Amino acid sequence: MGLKILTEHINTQGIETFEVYRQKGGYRAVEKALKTMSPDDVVEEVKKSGLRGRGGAGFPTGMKWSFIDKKSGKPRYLVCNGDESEPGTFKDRYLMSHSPHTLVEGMIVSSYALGTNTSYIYLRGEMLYVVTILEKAIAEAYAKGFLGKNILGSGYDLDIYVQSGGGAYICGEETALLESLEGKRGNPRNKPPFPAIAGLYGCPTVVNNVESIAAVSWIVNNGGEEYAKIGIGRSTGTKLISASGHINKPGVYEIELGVPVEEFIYSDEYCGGIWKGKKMKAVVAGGSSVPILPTELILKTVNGENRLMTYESLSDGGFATGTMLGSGGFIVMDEDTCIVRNTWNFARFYHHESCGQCSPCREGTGWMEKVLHRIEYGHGTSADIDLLVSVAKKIEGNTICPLGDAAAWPVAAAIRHFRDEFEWHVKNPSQAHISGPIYRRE
Ligand code: L3W
Ligand code: SF4
Repeated sequence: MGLKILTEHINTQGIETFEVYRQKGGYRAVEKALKTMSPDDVVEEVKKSGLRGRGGAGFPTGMKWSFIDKKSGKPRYLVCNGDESEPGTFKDRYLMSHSPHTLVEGMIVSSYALGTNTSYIYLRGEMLYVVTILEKAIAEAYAKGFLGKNILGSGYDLDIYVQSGGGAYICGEETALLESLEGKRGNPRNKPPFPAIAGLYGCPTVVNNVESIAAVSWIVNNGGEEYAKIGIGRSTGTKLISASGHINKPGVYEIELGVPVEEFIYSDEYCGGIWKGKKMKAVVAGGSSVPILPTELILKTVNGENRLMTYESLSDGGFATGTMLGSGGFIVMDEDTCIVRNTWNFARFYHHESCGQCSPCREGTGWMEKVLHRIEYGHGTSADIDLLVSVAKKIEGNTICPLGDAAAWPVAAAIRHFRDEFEWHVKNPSQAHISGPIYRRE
């Protein structure tokens, strides 16, 4: 079994309570940071750790923290992005609902490092049960003196609020989230300025994913250098992977970055292989926003090397032959999965979730959905396949926020790697919609 940093005690009875969490060593990081370290010391350890943002972009957390404007004279904010709406991603709710104090402790230490006195946890609207769990944990932390005024006699004050969104995917984009938190419609803002300079209410703000913040306690307890020893190269530490689809053991797995993809899919420690004795056809490795890869490319890079669960290895070869680790939403598809239907399903999602601010995304996601629908239902033409590629290209890089790219990449990648399947749909219109069980590549 690999090292568990975030989930070591997640199955312990009562770990959601302050008492049990404390018995297991919880809140030691708060004591250590507030009593023996300056805020800058904590930032330094996070920089040394090499921790990268676990929400999808993989941006170095310590670097993001060092961008925060500490001289503006304005209040600063830490906002935890718990919106988790990426299809195939369900790790944050798992962590928050089973071990809420892991996040609360990380929030306190991270807020101390950034010098914020008010911090927020923003959750997607559908996760109301998690709001209740977190608010209970926060109330316990106040009662035990780990939140509120003069925490542990250190002179440091912190309040944490939980805010629930309305259920829009776009509110996971950090600036849309900030708009929503301010009580407005969740429309993404143009960047720059980045939130580190002008975020919540125009003040310097750090927005971090749940998992990133939760990892900070371990880094404070054990040191950034120890964290950096875990993993491979610039992919340090552990990562929660949400594994779903046609596998024997779907669930959330904490892996040390660097596990070979093949081991992750086939070993009993993780996914346990493909269900019903079938073969694997494709994998979406980082949530629905990243390019899909066929079996031969998800297991090996074009150079024949084993593909690893790291930021670098998964993206090896760029989008021609690679993909992204993203948020770690690992969706496995068996040989009977219809790639056209799946691509249409993703396209439908992005069209529905587009906020509509920019034309390439608003119009392009609609067109991609329509064209994919007609191919899937046997009304497509060969020209439609090229039309999809052209629409995807026109969206990519031409929008305010990454939702446009996230809608375009899966469509472009599905055609790049499975063009034969799209053509088969066009040539066999009467069977197109039931192509899953009929169409197999070999
Ligand atoms: C200050 C600079 N700050 C960058 C900050 C920036 C942000 C972070 C990363 O999209 C991706 C997206 C989804 N000064 C800065 C700076 N920053 N330069 O660094 O920024 P960026 O623009 O690379 O990415 P992003 O806008 O945060 C996130 C992908 O993640 N995704 C995930 C989606 C959904 C979930 C979920 O449901 N949990 O994560 C999946 O792949 O497509 O590409 O904080 O401010 N010069
Ligand atoms: Fe809105 Fe799409 Fe533009 Fe993002 S890319 S701002 S979701 S229209």
